[in-house]
Amino acid sequence: MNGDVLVIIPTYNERPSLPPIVQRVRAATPDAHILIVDDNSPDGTGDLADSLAAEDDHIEVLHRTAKNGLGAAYLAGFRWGMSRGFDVLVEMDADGSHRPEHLPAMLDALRCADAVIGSRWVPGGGVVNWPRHRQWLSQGGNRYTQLMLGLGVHDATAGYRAYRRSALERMDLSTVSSQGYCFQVDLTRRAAAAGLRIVEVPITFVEREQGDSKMSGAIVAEALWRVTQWGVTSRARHLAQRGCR
Ligand SMILES: Nc1nc2c(ncn2[C@@H]2O[C@H](COP(=O)(O)OP(=O)(O)OP(=O)(O)O)[C@@H](O)[C@H]2O)c(=O)[nH]1
Ligand SMILES: [Mg+2]
Repeated sequence: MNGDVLVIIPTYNERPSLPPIVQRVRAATPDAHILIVDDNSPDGTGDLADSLAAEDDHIEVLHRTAKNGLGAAYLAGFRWGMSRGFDVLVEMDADGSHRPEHLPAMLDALRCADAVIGSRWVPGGGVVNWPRHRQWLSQGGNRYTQLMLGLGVHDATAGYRAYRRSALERMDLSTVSSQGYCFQVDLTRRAAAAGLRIVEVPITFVEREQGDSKMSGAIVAEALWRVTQWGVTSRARHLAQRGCR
C-alpha cells in the first residue's frame, strides 16, 4: 500500500510493553509513523512515550487528560492522523498481542480493500496462550454479532486493523460513541453500511506477557447492549421498509 502510514497505539499503564512494541513496529515497517495515544497513565507511560519520541522522528505522542476508553483514544488518534494527511491509519494494541510482523501483509491486502482486519477466526489465524474463557468470549461475541448484524465478518471484534483514510471519511466518525471494545464492532458495521471493501487477513494473536488487562464486565456489558440495540434497530428499519412496499 502506498502512502503515509500511521500506526496508532493507545496506551494505559503499558510501561513495560511500550519499548518492545515500538521497536518491533519500526523494524517491521520502517517507513511507518507511530502515534502513541496515552490517557495520562499513572505508571508514567506518557513520559516514557515522550522519551521514545525524542529519539525518533517517526514517533509522536498524543497526551489526553483522563482514561476515556479505547474508542475515544482511537477517534482522537484518527483525527490527529487525518488532519496531518496520513493515507493509512492502523490500530494496534500496545501489549504485543497484535504482532507488528503481520503488518506488512495487512498493508499489502489494503491495496485491494478499504479496511483490513487482522483476524483470529479465519483459516490460518489463531490465538496463543489466550485463556479459554477469553476465547469463548471472543468467539461467542462474534457469533452473536453475526446473528444480530449479519456483517459477514469472522472477527468483527478484532482490534488489529488498517483503514484507508478515505474509508474513515465515509464512516461518519463524529457520531461514534462506543467507548470500549464494541468500538471495533461499531466501525465494522459502519464500514459495511458504507459499502466499503473489508478484507480479513489471518493473524496469530498472542496473549499479553506484561501489564494488566483493561477488559472489564462494564466493557462486555456495553458491547452486549449496543450490539443488541443496533441489531434490533436495523431489523425494525427493514420491517418498516417492507411494510411501505
Ligand atoms: N489511551 C487508552 N488506551 C487504552 C484504554 N483502555 C485500553 N487501552 C489500551 O488499549 C489496548 C488494548 O487493551 P488491553 O488491556 O490489552 O485489552 P485486551 O487486549 O482486551 O485485554 P488482554 O487480552 O487481557 O490484554 C492496550 O494497548 C491498552 O493499553 C483507554 O481507556 N485509553
Ligand atoms: Mg490486550
